[in-house]
Amino acid sequence: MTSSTSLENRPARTQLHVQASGGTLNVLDAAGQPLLTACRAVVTQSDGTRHSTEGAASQTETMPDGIVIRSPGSELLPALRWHVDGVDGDNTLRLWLEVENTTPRPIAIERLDALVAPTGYRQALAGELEVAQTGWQSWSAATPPVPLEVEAHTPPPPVIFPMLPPTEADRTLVPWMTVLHTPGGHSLLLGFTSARDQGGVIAIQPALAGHRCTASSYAEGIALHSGETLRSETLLLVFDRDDPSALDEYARELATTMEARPWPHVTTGWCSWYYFFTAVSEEDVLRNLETLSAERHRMPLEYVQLDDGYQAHIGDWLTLNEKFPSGMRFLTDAIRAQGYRPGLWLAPFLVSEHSEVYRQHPDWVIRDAHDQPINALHNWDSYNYALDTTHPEVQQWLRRVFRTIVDDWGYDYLKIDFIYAGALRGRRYDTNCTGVQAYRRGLELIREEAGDKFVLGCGAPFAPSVGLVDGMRIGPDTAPFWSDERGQHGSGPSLHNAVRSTLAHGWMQNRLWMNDPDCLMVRERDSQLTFAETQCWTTVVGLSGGMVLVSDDMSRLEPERAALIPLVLPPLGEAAVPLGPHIDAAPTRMKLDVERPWERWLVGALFNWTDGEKSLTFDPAAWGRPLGEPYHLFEFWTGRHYGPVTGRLEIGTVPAHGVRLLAVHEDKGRPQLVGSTLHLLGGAVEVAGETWDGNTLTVALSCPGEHVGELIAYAPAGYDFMGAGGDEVEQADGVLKVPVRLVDNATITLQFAQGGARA
Ligand code: 9PG
Repeated sequence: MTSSTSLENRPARTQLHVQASGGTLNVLDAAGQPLLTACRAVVTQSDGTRHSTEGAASQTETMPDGIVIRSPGSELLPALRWHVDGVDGDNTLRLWLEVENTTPRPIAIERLDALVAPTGYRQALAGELEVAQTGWQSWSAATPPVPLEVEAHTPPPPVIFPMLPPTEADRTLVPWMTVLHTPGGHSLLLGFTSARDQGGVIAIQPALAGHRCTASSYAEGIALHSGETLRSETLLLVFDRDDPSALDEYARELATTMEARPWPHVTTGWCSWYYFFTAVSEEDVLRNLETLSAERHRMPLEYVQLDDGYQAHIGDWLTLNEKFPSGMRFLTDAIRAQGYRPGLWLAPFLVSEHSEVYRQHPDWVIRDAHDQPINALHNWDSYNYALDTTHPEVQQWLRRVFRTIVDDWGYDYLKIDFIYAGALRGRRYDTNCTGVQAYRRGLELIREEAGDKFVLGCGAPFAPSVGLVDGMRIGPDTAPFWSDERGQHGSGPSLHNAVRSTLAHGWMQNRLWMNDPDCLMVRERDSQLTFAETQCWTTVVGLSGGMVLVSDDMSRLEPERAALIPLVLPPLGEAAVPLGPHIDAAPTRMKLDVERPWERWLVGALFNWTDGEKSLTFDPAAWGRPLGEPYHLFEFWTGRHYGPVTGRLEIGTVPAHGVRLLAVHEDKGRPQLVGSTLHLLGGAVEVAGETWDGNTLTVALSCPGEHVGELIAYAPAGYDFMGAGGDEVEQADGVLKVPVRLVDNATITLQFAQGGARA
């Protein structure tokens, strides 16, 4: 039987045509070009038995918004129902698979493949396909679509990918979501838009024709009793939609189904980790608190967050070590007394083999098939096991930990780290639940105890965390050095790895949670980073739109380095969009379109990811700007103005791993603002208005904290600058540099007289 859903009644953008026959599906574009061919859905049982929708017995039913393919069950085989939904005129499809146990015995379900496309998207050869990596959790390497790497092995668990069996030599696994690019310039996003029960993984592997693409929802062997039904998570397909709109669509649907919690403002603060590491002491925190407080006018930060290093052992969170002699209440009182809100790190689902908790309760941890505790990671000179969040005693213990931290100690910000441990596959008290279900039970309980406190997920699997955390670390640890020498496949601590993942996860910002790109470090001492690399990270953090946590010893920070911090405060809250070309899987550009009632302009970053000096060019065409129209370009880090110019512009050389940060304004043919050094985003944060009345250029500024810098204005020939109300304005070739000390609000007026011609 053949049936097809055509799309007559859909809006004009509709291009999909779905044909079903014999339990398989073809998806064609409007011109009849095949996009996906002979697709099926498959259930795999834990004993290896597989059932596919493909077969003569399958029936297709047409529904108002899609189709259902039914493959009947029997005493021996379960029944399948494959839903293909939302053929809604926007080049999107939603797929999910249900399995019903029609047999008299329980069956163990390993996974539900919501899509098996044996020749892949447009039959592109695996060798020609580009594949994006989202990362399983915070620290996993994430990249834009890059050529498929045929890995000889899977990086070792648990940090990178603990959920799955080892990758076969020729299979690439992408957790949660991927974007495929074909050589012909076409794209397909495949992503699971729900993750309450099962982990979603997309596997890509070479095939004789094209590539095989399988989207699986992992049930991890849970038992399905006779008469019961199990449903996969929902897979979204977005065909041929340009970045970033496909990612926007995915983020929107994931946020909706998972009930994301939008946090009302961007979180800022100080964190102890990236200077003190585990050596942090009470005295270090108090000393930093003092400096922060003295500098508050320049660095208005909200939280002071103590990281790893206070606890007796990993797992024994309520027992402090000797470096915190006065206790936690003393510390949080001191933090509050200075007007900051206290934050605390803990790894709630981890217990060290040396912890008191594990010694007393060895039955509280997740175990493998041989009843051995699963090592969630080796760190801190110890094996660390994963608490079983389905165990009632563990739940009670976790409640006690969080109640103490929140109610007795008074913490307002909880950085819950290494929480992937709660999602590991293994044997639990509840023998019939997946890692994702156990993980969410653990997070739900923390959420309940934390109430409206800020909860930052770290080392956290992405999709199942949506709706339960307020902030999310979106990359590996930053570090006071550039590159990852430890070869952890882009997942180890290094500035380069942090940069790459931050750029790859911009689409999450403010949709799923508040992104945490990881801490800003600006120090010169105790760091191998060059100044260019420090400027680069400051730029990436600023353009990420996400959280700004600084992590230096503030009491020893060089003044010229400390001056970098106010440049990213307050954060904008909106993420710039990454743009290619890519070098080493990192986009070389970031773009922020600033739209204000008085003007639209561009803030763009151009990165040099090479290991040597490089000369850079600004090409308006590549940034979506009209060709041939005169514009002004102001470069933030060098303070150089160019313009008015048209066409391509050489902007000089940049050191290795350095950046040029551009404000690009169209030329208005009269005096105008062309840049600002008060804030890194060149006016997007601090400029509240700009007016021109024929003689006077008025710029309204509004921004919390003290910002010292310059406004850059340009006056074409024929306008004589008459003054700016007392300030010493530097003037050359029509460019005016107006020194400004902005505290909260200011209005700058620049007077001009018409008539004179510049010599
Ligand atoms: C505290 C740190 C900081 C940091 C977190 C996290 O694989 N590992 O061994 C590994 C160790 C530390 C780590 C990540 C991975 O860093 O991201 O901000 O809180 O823990 O120990």
